[in-house]
Parts: sequence; structure tokens; C-alpha cells
Amino acid sequence: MADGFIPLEYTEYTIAEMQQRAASFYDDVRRRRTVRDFSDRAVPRQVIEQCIASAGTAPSGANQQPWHFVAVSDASVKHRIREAAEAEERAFYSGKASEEWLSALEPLGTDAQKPFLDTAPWLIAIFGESYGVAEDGSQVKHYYVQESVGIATGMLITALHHAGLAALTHTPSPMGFLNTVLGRPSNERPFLLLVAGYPSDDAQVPDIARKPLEGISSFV
Ligand code: IYR
Repeated sequence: MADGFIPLEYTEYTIAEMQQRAASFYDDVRRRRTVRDFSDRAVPRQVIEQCIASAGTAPSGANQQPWHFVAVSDASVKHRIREAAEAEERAFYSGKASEEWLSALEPLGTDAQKPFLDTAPWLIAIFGESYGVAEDGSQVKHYYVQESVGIATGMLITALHHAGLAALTHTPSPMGFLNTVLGRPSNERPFLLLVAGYPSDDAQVPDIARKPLEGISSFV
């Protein structure tokens, strides 16, 4: 065997099993909705840890795993994030965003108020490492950082849903305040803020639909 290689651990399923697994996975993930009304009920840290571990199995450019996840449950840190995010959102909704952008957001009913940043038990700030830092302090080039962190984030969202939690992909823009509030180094760029927890009892979601398979794919 070539040096540095090990045998693949692989489980093969029958075609029938495969069809059944593909269908039941779809049946689960199609129920995922982006939620903005969160309960303050606690969610065990261990569940969040496990979901982040799942995200960390994502493929990445040159296997550099250029991501860092900061899971925040501390109320005062969450509040500082809320204050900073709402300041950016006020600027966004009252001037920075184009009319076209605001009208695209209209069906979602969003505004500059982000109470869920206090309410939800967990905020997960996801950072992409623009470059690595070697032991001697020199910079290590990273490849496909956005793609890699995007894939890991998708896996985290799916893992949270699979565990039975609701999540929101939140993108206050710009998000540089996350480095300051969370004390992250300058080689890490905030990618997304994920809000996770139980939905509130009266949570509502916009009545919007997904494109059909024919609308998102072609087979040749
Ligand atoms: N970051 C803002 C605006 C916003 C932008 C997009 I694109 C969305 O899909 C949803 C919201 C906010 O969180 O309100």
C-alpha cells in the first residue's frame, strides 16, 4: 500500500436500500425551515458539540479545514452580539440596502430587530481562516476557503435539523464585530452567524415554496 494511505471504510447498500435511504433523507431535510422565532429553552452543549463535529467532517481544499466555530451560550456575550448586529442592520434597512434588495426580502418579513440573538440558547459564529499560521508564525496559504466553509456550514445546518433543532442563517453585514466580541484573530473572517435552539410555541414561517427538481436540475 502506498505510504500515507489506508483502506477505505465503505458500506454498500442494495439499490432498494439506497432508494429508501435517499427518500427518507429527503423526507427529513425537506421539513427544515429557517426559523426566526426562538424559545429560550436550553439545549445541551453536548448536542451542539456533536453537530459541530459533524460539520468538521466536511471536505475542504487541500484538507486544510479552514474553519472555526464559536458556540456562544453566555447571555452577556449574546447580548453584545445582538447590539452590534442590530446597529449594522439599522444601517442596512434604513439606507444601505437598495430598494431592489429590500423588496426581495419583503416576503421574509425581516427588519432590524434581532431579539432571537438574546433569546435563542446558542449562537454559532462560523469563521473562515483566510490563511493559516504556522508554528513559526509564517502564513500558510489556504485554498477554496469560501467553498470549504460553505460546505461545512451546510453540514452544520443539516446536523442541527437532524438533531431536532431549529436554526437561522443570519448575516449581519459587515460582521467584523464578531472578531472583536469573540476575540478571534485577524486571519479569521466571519462567514455566518447561525442561531440555534427550539422554535417558540407560536413560531411562524413565511409561506414560500421550493423550486421543483425540474427547476433546479438537468440530466444529460
Ligand atoms: N442581514 C439582514 C438582511 C437579510 C438579507 C438576506 I439576502 C436575507 O435572506 C435575510 C435577511 C437581516 O438579517 O435582516
